[in-house]
Amino acid sequence: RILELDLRRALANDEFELYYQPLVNLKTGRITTCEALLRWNHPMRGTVSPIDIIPVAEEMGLIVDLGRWILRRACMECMRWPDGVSVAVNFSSQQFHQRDVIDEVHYALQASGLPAERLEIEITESSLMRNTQWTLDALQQLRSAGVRIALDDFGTGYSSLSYLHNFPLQKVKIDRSFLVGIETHRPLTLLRGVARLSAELGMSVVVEGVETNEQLELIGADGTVTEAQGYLFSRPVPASRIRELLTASH
Ligand code: G
Ligand code: G
Ligand code: MN
Ligand code: NA
Repeated sequence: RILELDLRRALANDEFELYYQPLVNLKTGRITTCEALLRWNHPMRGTVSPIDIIPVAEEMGLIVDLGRWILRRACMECMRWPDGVSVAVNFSSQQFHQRDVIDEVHYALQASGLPAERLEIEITESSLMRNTQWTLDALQQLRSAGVRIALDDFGTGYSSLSYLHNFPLQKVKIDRSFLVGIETHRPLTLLRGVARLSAELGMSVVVEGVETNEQLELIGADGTVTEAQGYLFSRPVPASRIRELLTASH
């Protein structure tokens, strides 16, 4: 079990690292955005997954400090990428529902010099389930600032289609579970329906977890899906490697 002390020490000792996974525009084939994914290089355990880190950090109240580190690091690294490329940062529900969340975002942009248009914040449906007026205000403020909001893992959890039109969201990331089996037995009906609805509501549509060319062809066939992400293009890679990929693609 990870302890609070471990996390604090790790933050102080610079043991956290951000990996990046690209999102590719289906029309141009170019990388539009890279999603930051937390890794912990633990001196004894090796690489620790964010699935094990984030919940402990939340429980321990360290999510504010850790979230701040992630956001600032991601903005700083994005500054080293070609101009058109954005960075996507995951916010847990607890992180998003901080009183100071807007200030944190402004500060990270200011400190790094990154234009707001190059920052995308990924929230999940669980962030939209509570404090509706507060949530709406926060999303609107972020939008006014120029930051984009993506709804991550859409279609898992307690999905509600009403989220898509009740909140100002610019992007929907359709969960990779929608892709499982589409080459053989699963009809594309559900994925296409969600994609079309999102597109008609003015959002860009991302399909996550694309692993095969066959899946790519199927999701791209009707032109609704804007971007794709998945092992077919790249696994999450360290910052130095993502810079190489970006240089090659731009
Ligand atoms: O990269 P990986 O597949 O191990 O990520 C597992 C889960 O952890 C994903 O759901 C991802 O969204 C989440 N995650 C990765 N990095 C971060 C982060 O920096 N902050 C938060 N809140 N979640 C993250
Ligand atoms: O919840 P979120 O979408 O942020 O999770 C991102 C995680 O999904 C990454 O940590 C990555 O390891 C995983 N992932 C990304 N692409 C693929 C893929 O093509 N296949 C599978 N199985 N997992 C993926
Ligand atoms: Mn994500
Ligand atoms: Na996801």
